[in-house]
Amino acid sequence: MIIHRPPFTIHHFATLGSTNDQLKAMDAAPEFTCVVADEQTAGRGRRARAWYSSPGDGLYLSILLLPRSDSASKLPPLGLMASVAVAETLVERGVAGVDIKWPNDTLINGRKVSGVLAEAVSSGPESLRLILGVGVNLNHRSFPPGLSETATSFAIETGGRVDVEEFRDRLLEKIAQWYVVWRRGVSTSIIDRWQRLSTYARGQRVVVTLEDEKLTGVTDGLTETGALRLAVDGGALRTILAGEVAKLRKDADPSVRQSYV
Ligand code: BT5
Repeated sequence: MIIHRPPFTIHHFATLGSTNDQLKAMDAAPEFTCVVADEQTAGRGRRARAWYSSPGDGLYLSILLLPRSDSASKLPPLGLMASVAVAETLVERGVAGVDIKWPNDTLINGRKVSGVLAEAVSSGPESLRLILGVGVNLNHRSFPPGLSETATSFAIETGGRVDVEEFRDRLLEKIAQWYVVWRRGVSTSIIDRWQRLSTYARGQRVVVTLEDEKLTGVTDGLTETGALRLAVDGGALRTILAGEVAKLRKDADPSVRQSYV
């Protein structure tokens, strides 16, 4: 089924492996093509992790953008923009305790309600295709054992239900608005908005897991390209381009006890 929500054209499926993979396979699709599925059987997170995508409960959405950017460093704000749009859509629906964890996780009361998988497919600098995959837990009443401590949903947090299509359409509107901002070259307003929505932006004690090291320190805002600045314990200031961030309780001594959220 095809649904028109200008500028987006939404291809709706009952079941897919992964909406990102489906969109990737649609070679000739124009910008703003979206793929949505009621259920994913092989939903993906970053680094080949799985995204739990039970039928009918969540929004599983992928959006094709053709950013025509001359520089890869301009792309990370597009991922940030997706999480800003998710957070704003939840806040607008009266959800309290919404937060964003760097780079793209949306949390409610410290638990993950949404994640973003941004994948770039390129056959040259002018033909970059960016697939923004967004998963949002909406009407899940529970999660499997491995996720029940860390994941949450709109329904779990509010006791209510939300219409998945309505949520999708509002989220798309917000993404379209932020994309206009990005195209005007003002990524700074996306980054400012992200920083205002996130308790992780500044003054937050965190542990950052990189490929081959773990850093403990205090966050010090984002750079204009969306990297995370970290004042590492001991003095150095590091710019984190990719890594996993977890909150460290203010009173916890990392050498004694690590309490991650
Ligand atoms: C993400 O990865 O958070 C990106 C998730 C993107 C999913 C969307 S759905 C539509 C599109 N099509 C796809 O195939 N993917 C995208 P990452 O930061 O790597 O987080 C993955 C981790 O989150 C997993 O290892 C679990 O610990 C946890 N997780 C898995 N499913 C979850 C869920 N439904 N809710 C909360 N946490 C979950």
